[in-house]
Amino acid sequence: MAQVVIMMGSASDEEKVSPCVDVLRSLGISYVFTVSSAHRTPERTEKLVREEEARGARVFICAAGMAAHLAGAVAARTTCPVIGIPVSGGVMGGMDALLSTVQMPPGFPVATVAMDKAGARNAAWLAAQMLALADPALRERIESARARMRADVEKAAADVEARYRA
Ligand code: RP5
Repeated sequence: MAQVVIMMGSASDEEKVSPCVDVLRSLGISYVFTVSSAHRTPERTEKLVREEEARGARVFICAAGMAAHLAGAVAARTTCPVIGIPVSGGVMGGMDALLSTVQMPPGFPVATVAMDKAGARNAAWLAAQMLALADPALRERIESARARMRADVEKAAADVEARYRA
């Protein structure tokens, strides 16, 4: 059973989306990572949503570029939260994908994160925080990860201050 389903519109999106998997792994969250297109494989997309939801998936993460309708197509088929990652590569530096992902009609939200790798990471963190609402152990793992991030900043600050001391 996968708690999170990550779909991307094309295998060509992999490099920009795979950091999402790294974060989920680091937090011990089960996932499925696959390819499905809103336009090229609409039936596959629909089947994936239906089957993974029946198996126990709780959050869907969808990444796509250009006319990025994958997250919207999934949101139309589930009441689980859907997180969208716009992928750059189309016109206007990815603004096409960003607007295609975020501009959903009321009633069918897609929680849209930043483009590419940064967004992929935050999609995983957001999915983790959603799951943590009903999972105190996961909430503790998220808090520990944040403590490590704080420690990294303190360490970086000390290092910069030492190297640039007046
Ligand atoms: C989108 O079209 C995909 O998500 C990808 O970002 C873009 C181009 O796909 P390919 O032609 O590289 O398969 O649907």
